[in-house]
Amino acid sequence: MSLKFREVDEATITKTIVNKAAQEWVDLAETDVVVVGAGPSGLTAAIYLAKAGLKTVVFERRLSFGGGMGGGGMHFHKLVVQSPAERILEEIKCPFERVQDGLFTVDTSTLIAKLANGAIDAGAKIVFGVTVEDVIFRGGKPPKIVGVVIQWTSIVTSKMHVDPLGVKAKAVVDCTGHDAEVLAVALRKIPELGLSVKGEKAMWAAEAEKLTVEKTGEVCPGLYAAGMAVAALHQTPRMGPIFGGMLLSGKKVADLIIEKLLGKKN
Ligand code: 48F
Repeated sequence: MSLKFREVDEATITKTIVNKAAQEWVDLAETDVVVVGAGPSGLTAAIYLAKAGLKTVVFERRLSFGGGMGGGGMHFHKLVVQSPAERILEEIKCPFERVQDGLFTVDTSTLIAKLANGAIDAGAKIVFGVTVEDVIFRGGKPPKIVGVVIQWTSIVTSKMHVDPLGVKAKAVVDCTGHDAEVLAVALRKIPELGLSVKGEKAMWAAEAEKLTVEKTGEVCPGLYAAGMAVAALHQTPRMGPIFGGMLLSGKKVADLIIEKLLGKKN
């Protein structure tokens, strides 16, 4: 194979990046669904939303996918998934190992890669380095969430005073994990909603998994919760490194939004 590289001018590199990114941002400014957070619940939600044909954007504040998956259980590189969530692993072609009846284990890096790949292949757009810092709302009884306010994470961490931008969406999903950041800001700034994020309870894995999925859903018009954000909102227990509930919660929120926006059951 010849190693003769095509010569590329620096200005061409810059123009390509800025042009293509700007074109996409114009398109992203109005979307069907904004998923906040590229952890297990957010990526799973994005897979099913995009597969159903909804224009789906995932904003992730870090420069990588995975959220809490990468850390495994206290840095051991395995996660546990229980039935019936192995069906999702099968759908995304994620290799896993059976440990006992209905109990499976998967490598952290494998699950991250397969979920992210699944979301991208389904057509979701995942944008790194963007923090959702607020919501856009419209008054009414109850008020309706119609989008998110975004800022570069680097600006947030540097604490520079730079005004953010708004992205309109028909549905916003808080998949930000233990702090339920989008719900926390929305419920604090729109007191008419009469809710608050109280934080999760101490650990009880089995109960936590069941309640997280049961309580996944729409919190107020236009704003949904999935994953650990559900536990933070409803003050239900944490579960530690078992991930069936996160995957099933992501799928459930996608199914609810698909039904609401497209009027069809998945
Ligand atoms: O924390 P995270 O993995 O949330 P999850 O999908 O899953 C929880 C599990 O990982 C684990 C557990 C259950 O097994 O206890 O902790 O509920 O992923 C949340 C993602 O959201 C990003 C954050 O960087 C992470 O990747 N994130 C958080 N706040 C924001 C955000 C924000 N304001 N804007 C954008 N991204």
